[in-house]
Amino acid sequence: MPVSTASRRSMLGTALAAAGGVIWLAGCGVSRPQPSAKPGTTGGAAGTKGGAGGTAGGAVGATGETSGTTSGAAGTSTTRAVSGTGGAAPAGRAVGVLYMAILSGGMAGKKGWPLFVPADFTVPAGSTMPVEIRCFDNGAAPVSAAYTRVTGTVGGTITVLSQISGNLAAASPQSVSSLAANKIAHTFTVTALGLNVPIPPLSTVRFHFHTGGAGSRVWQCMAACSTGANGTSGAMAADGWMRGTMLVKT
Ligand SMILES: [Cu+2]
Repeated sequence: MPVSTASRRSMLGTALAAAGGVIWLAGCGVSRPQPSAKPGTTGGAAGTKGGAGGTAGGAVGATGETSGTTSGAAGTSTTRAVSGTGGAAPAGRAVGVLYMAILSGGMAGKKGWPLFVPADFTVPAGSTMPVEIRCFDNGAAPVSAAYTRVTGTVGGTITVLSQISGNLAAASPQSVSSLAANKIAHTFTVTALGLNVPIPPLSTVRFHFHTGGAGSRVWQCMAACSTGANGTSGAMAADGWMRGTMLVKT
């Protein structure tokens, strides 16, 4: 069951307020490559489905600083050109950072239905994309062995931080290439790219991946994290919740 962009934002705001007024937000906007962009500059285009306006700022930069706050439905896009989000900064053009959050079903207002925000987003083709995902969901979910491993990221690893708020710079980052099967809440998996990122509960993960050529690619969570006898119904079977569309644009 799709949830409107506006109500997602409001849910996220509510969830974050409940989490202690954390300053943060997932921007679904990803800036186009900007050859002259410098770290700290704001970049561009945002807005996925639902259209009007971009998403809120409040991004956490590579240096761990936080800024901005979530804003309402008419939020402005703040996408920074940042390098070195996780692991070694890859060479090449500077691009924005793809920020995502994972809310528990309780936070999303639908019991048993955890939620990725944003679920549908756009990234630039032919780019090495930095990604940061904060998992506010506190429970592990069953995952088959294949999806406990990190695949398709730059270096074959992800950086895991044990914090989801506050001073992330204080959380000692760990570079990992797999996680224990009982320590995974969700995965961010793009089968077409061979990309699989297991995500622990209550953690932040950072990584880079190559976006490849233009096209539309489905991402999906492969952890049985929702409702039904095997946890694969509900949010797992609904577009805009535990699966969505990554549009890769030139
Ligand atoms: Cu999931």
